[in-house]
Amino acid sequence: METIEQLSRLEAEARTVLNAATTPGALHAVKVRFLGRNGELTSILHHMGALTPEERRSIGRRANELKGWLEAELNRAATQLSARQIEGALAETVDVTLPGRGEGPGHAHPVIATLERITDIFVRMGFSIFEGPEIESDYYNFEALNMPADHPARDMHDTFYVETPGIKGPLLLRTHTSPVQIRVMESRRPPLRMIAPGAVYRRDADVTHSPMFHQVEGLLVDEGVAMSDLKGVLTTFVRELFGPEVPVRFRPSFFPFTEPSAEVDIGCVICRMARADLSKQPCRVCKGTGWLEILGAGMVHPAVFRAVRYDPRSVSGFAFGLGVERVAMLMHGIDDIRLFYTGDMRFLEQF
Ligand code: FA5
Repeated sequence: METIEQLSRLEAEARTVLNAATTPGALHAVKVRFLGRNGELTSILHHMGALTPEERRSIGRRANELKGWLEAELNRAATQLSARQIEGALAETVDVTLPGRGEGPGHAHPVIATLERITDIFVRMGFSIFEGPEIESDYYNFEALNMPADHPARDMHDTFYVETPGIKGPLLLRTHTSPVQIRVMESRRPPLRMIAPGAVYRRDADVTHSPMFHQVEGLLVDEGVAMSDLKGVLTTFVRELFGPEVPVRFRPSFFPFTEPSAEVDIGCVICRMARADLSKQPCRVCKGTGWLEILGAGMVHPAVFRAVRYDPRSVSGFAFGLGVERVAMLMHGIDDIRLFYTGDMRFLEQF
């Protein structure tokens, strides 16, 4: 009988493809080919109605046996396959004797390393280290420093204001480290020789200005302190850090909390490193001036002494505030302050 032969051929065919199926996808294809809605065995079973009752009995039995066998084979093959996959995964070995892919030793961020070098120099000159909060009150950041509300000098110190329910007066992200002067003077009597390193925040962003940067504040108060002491200490500091040959200049300036005030510039290291390349266009760091401002300084204003109940007739002092990123840029010849804060390992690994 033709259909019986057809069923035998189908069985042989199924056996061959089953043996060759080594993936779950291939097994599924075998199932679809023979037992799917239009599968080869399914369509034989669908045509049983056209056979004589006798044929139906023998062919029907054979076809159903074949269907049962095929289903059992497919199940067996699927179980075997997943067992083999599990065994394979278990047999995977990890060679624990291989050397690790180490990250290598890390190092301090260049800004922090510079900050430490700066503080070391002042500590050697007898200054003690103090810290203050980064979220500061309007009083310490401005008011006590002779910068009352609406003082024009506040324009250069725009910052984030922090709303704190239950606290009177605005809190803000400090714009400089000078408020630490007030906090220290409030709790101590002169003589005083302190520095205060830390992060500060301003609405600033270009190649030499970052919205978050670091300053080191300095304050020395005693009897008979003069501007010449300020010049002596800061010149010694610059020479210690950059070497004796780097030019330093004191330029008259204004800060509400010092009188007289000065800004200290040092010769632009970027220009000197690359003078030839910059012959056609001005240096973008010093804007062609040849100088870069690193700090503001001056003699402590009597109004500040009065705010902390020191008598300006019996003591005098000087203060300064230094930009750490600027110093780091000059030390390493970096022409864009933003490089410090992009987290690019190609940059950071060079230190
Ligand atoms: C001040 O912040 C004063 N508190 C400094 C001071 C202290 C003067 C004590 C007198 C007595 P100034 O705004 O100039 O001053 O900033 C000081 C230094 O911080 C600058 O010389 C510069 O080196 C650095 N600086 C200022 N703004 C930025 C900024 N956005 N990004 C990086 N560095 C900055």
